[in-house]
Amino acid sequence: MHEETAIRRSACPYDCPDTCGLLIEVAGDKVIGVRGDSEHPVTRGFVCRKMNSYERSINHPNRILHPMKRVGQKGEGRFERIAWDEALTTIASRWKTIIAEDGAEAILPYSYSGVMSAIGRHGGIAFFNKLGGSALIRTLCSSGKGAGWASLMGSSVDLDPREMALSTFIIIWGSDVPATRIHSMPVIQAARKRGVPVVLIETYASPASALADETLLVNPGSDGALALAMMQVLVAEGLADRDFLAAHTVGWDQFEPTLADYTPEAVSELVGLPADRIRDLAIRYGKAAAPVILFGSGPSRRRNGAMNCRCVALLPAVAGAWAKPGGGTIGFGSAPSPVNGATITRPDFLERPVRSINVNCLAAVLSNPDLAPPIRSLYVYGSNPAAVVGNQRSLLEQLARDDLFTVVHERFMTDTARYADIILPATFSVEQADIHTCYGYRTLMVSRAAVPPPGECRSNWNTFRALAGVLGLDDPYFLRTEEEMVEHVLENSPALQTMLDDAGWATLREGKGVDLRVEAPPVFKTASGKIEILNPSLAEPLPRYLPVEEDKYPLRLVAAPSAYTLNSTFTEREDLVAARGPQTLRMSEKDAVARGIRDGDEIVCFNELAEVRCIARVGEVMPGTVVTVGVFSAAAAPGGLTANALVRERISDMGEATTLNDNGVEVRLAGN
Ligand SMILES: Nc1nc2c(c(=O)[nH]1)N[C@H]1C(S)=C(S)[C@@H](COP(=O)(O)OP(=O)(O)OC[C@H]3O[C@@H](n4cnc5c(=O)[nH]c(N)nc54)[C@H](O)[C@@H]3O)O[C@H]1N2
Ligand SMILES: Nc1nc2c(c(=O)[nH]1)N[C@H]1C(S)=C(S)[C@@H](COP(=O)(O)OP(=O)(O)OC[C@H]3O[C@@H](n4cnc5c(=O)[nH]c(N)nc54)[C@H](O)[C@@H]3O)O[C@H]1N2
Ligand code: SF4
Ligand SMILES: [Mo]
Repeated sequence: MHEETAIRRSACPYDCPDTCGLLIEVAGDKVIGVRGDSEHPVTRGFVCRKMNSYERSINHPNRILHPMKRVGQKGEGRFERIAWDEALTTIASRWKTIIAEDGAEAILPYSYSGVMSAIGRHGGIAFFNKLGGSALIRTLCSSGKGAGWASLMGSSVDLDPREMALSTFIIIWGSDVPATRIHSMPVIQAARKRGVPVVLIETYASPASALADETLLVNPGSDGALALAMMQVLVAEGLADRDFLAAHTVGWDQFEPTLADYTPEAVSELVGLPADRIRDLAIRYGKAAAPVILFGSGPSRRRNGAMNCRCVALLPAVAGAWAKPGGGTIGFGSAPSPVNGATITRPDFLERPVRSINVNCLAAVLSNPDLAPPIRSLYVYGSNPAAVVGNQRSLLEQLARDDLFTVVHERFMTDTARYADIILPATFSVEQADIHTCYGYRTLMVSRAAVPPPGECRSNWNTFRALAGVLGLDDPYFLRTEEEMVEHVLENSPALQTMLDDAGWATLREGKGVDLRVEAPPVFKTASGKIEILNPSLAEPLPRYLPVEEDKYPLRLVAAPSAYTLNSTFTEREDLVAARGPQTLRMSEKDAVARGIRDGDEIVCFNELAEVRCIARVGEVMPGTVVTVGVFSAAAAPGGLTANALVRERISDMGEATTLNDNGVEVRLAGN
């Protein structure tokens, strides 16, 4: 007998700039196929390899379908099924004791970007505001880039990647486009066919080099110096657009003389490029009618990351690129959210200010004996800290503590879930309703559940409603169903009224993706209405190269994304993990030879924090730099640790961001 099949619309909920529209093929209550929505303005009928087999994740036999309590040691992964009632009453009674003894700030919610839809990602903040738990500063990704951009451009929005159709010179700067922004690929390929030069600026020959005519390898962390040298050349060669600078910027007169320090010759060694290549790049960029820089987040994850981003983001102003259609930047300035965030996060629920804890410093916070009150309970949802944050060895030790009561709301037995006292089963996006904003384009979608949740899985929203019930948080806010919550947010988001017309609303209601109307450059959203080269409100009023203290280890470790996984998501998929291969460390021939290492050798990468075992891959990498591609499961890694064990818990110069790509290491052959 054939069950009837139906196609339902949904949205990709993952942390990807493309936020695709999906067509979900359903038989009965089961998802049997997923493909890209051809009517979605960005997706245009194709999705990445991770999602075109999404049904394998949704129907995975290892999915967690019921609440569970730990029966083995922390980290061992032995659990036993319990009822939701038992899970909820256990959590409530443990938390009530903790609150009575130490106050609610002893409870830390930990969440990041496992699910990016508005209510799934942010609804928990309202719950913890009501409870009075510690707040989390969520800066594990690109807030350094955001701060660098904002220091110069305020809340300006940069180009939509589709606008590269009009660009005449493309620089891909620290972004692995084929892995992380596949819908920009056809636009770049079409530009190249038109004869538009494409240059990649990277630390290794990433898959994006296949999109470029030329790959320039640079020393990680030197991008600011490279950008400043390019500006010096623009001035020296008479390519600075003085009319644009006079009309649209403040502070050029103070800034221009400082460029004399940054000739290509002066920065060549720091950047790792010959001076004539820097000069040539600057001249070609400056002479192009509409040059664009597509900028990733990798370069921002460092101690001088925000400042480096500020310098790169200034280039189009000096070249006058913003005045030309197709000229400017992509990847710096997301459109303002059309959704009224406060209707979801409810800052008014907070009775008194609570302390904020940086997401990047979990191990340090858990092991700090002076923290008052100490963190006695962790509630993890939409994140897998044991796999994704720094100082992993210490973090795993802390998570193993018996006096830390850990609840993990998850879909799979992740590295973090293995350390839980209680695991709660989470839904997939196709089993819930939500609103999907997009940070890489200006699109919006609303999705409804395409299938019911399997087993006893509950969405984040429904889990927080249940927790509110058992803890006696009786605000009517927690009584809304997921669908009612979606309506409530749409109705109370005034910006949407200006961003959507009637036809747009109708399209949104059908579950299709819509393009929002957004004001973009040459409208600059700063206090002065101009690009603020001089920003006296900052400790560093002018852009400059910000040197950082030398590392005592000789190699610089960079973490790059993998096309087969998305952070630690999809590591449940044996097919994708097998295609990706084991944890490797890419290094240059020069560094390999100096250490007697050959391609394929087992090696140990180490610094003062840990030793991590991996396989050497010798190839086109900037000498002095080593690159790890993709997030790996610690539980499955030889030695039980991944590259994140080598990442220190430092934060960036502005934006309180991760410094994932700014860690010194050394490498030796395993067994030596
Ligand atoms: N398939 C897939 N898609 C993803 C993700 C994934 O893991 N897999 N992750 C998602 C997330 S959360 C994000 S934030 C985005 C990230 O998307 P991207 O911005 O494309 O990727 P990044 O991780 O920031 O790293 C991009 C590149 O920066 C380079 N890099 C690192 N440091 C420097 C530096 O100092 N200078 C220069 N010039 N280059 C440097 C690295 O070598 C790396 O190749 O992608 C999202 N999409
Ligand atoms: N070495 C290295 N480390 C990195 C990176 C890297 O490239 N290399 N990337 C960094 C970046 S850019 C980022 S943004 C962070 C991301 O770090 P995280 O935000 O922790 O993202 P993921 O690793 O994808 O883990 C998300 C978890 O959320 C779960 N999940 C998904 N949907 C739901 C849901 O609806 N409800 C609940 N409760 N859970 C859900 C998934 O099963 C998954 O285990 O990692 C950072 N760490
Ligand atoms: S991960 Fe990105 S490219 Fe893949 S389906 Fe989701 S939004 Fe689209
Ligand atoms: Mo990210």
